[in-house]
Amino acid sequence: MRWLVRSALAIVVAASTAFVGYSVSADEHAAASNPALGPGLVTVDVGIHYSQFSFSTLRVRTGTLVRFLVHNDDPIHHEFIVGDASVHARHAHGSEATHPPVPGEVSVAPNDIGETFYRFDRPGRFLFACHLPGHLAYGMKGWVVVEA
Ligand SMILES: [Cu+2]
Repeated sequence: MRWLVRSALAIVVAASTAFVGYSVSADEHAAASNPALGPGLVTVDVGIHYSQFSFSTLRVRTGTLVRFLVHNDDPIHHEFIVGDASVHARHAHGSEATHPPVPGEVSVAPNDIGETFYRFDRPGRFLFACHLPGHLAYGMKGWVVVEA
């Protein structure tokens, strides 16, 4: 039975790879032993529930374009902001009520799904966070680790 499930998964992954890169769930790459994603286009599902992201670390290779699909399962607004320190400083001290289409930045209404793309072009650690008042302090943050 387990073999059947794995085979079905492999077929799904192979089929989606042919068209739009590949897609993984947050749980699949939570384990540090898993290889980093990319390069190329990769879709990553980001869950939000009880004001927590579904994973705290995502590992990608340099040259990966990540399509973040942010699933907000809460009855309140959230946002997903990924980038370098200057990006987060702007959001931590800024007063932007909404975010125009900027790569790596998306606001997500209650029980909605947001989408944003971000290309990781250099090795390093990039914070992702929700900067709505109190949310980051509550723990709404994580890291994208970009490997050479
Ligand atoms: Cu939030």
